[in-house]
Amino acid sequence: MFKKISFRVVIGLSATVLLLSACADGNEEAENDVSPDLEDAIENVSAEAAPEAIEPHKDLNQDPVPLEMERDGTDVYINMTAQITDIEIDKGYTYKAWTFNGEAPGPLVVVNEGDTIHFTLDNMDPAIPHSMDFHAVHAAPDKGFADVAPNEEGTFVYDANSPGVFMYHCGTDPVLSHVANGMHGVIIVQPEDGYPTDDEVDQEYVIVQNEWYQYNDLDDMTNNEPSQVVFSAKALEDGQPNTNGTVSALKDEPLTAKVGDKVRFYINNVGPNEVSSFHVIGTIMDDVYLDGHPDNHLTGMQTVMLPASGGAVVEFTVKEAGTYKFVTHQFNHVQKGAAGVLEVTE
Ligand SMILES: [Cu+2]
Repeated sequence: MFKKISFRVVIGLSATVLLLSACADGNEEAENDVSPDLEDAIENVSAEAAPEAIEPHKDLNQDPVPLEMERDGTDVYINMTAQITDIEIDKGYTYKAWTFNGEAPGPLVVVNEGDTIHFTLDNMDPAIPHSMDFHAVHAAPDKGFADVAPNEEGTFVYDANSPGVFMYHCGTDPVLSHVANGMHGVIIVQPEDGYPTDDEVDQEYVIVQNEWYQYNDLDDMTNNEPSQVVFSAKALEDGQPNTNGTVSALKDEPLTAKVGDKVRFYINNVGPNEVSSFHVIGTIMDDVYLDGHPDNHLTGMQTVMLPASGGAVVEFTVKEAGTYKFVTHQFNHVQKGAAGVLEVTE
């Protein structure tokens, strides 16, 4: 059950108005009687004039602050930041992302079933309130996921009683802006009794899918197709790849396995808008736990459907050396970046 220790709620109206006004200015006074051609031209001009960073973010590029996590028995103390950090999401294209801890997706959080999470959000954004919505917990959203004002801290306490691979995200209005600008990530709650296939697994990776849209353009995020659809890897332990969601992250630096390995992916599609049809080319997923719950055990799957926010644990054995791509089987999204590589060697 959610218990509040302390938090300072600020509705942040002024910042929200500031954000929305950035999208609304200009071209409001287009004449009613212009020719269709001119109307098109006006529309194209406004489409090209995508919103820029809001004024307080313009020169801001905050160094990533590492996630802090300390355990005392079953009490886990987690400190995260909301911060504005530049991320190169495609070669030569840098996005001034709204992030948790300077990463997008944010840092991986792993706790155990039965833990109590003491979560503190340090909002380093000077202009906009942010918040945390953990899908892994039960909480009254207006209290447990309340906004934390700019330059303030909020602490919240939750019990993690259900195992799985869950999304987390900023829940501040408009949620689409906060999530599409980069405020999303994954929390794994490890099942108390493990998964029935734990002993068979040789390699484990965490893979996240997300989309990007035109920078801070709520209209584009609302009405259009994503510009990029990408995968990232989040480190389960030191030495594992830990990347942002960029177009080539998991192609330039493939994940690795040996012939005969049973590979487990913890996967989540943080969206915000699209579903993922997760597929590993050249294998069949022998064991799948939908949303990462051990009771949701499926076998022999070619493709696993991940709704926006949905997760899974998927396991497959690589029987031959080679280059195995994993994709969303919606191939228009592969064209936009949604592919990664598992390199299997003898
Ligand atoms: Cu936010």
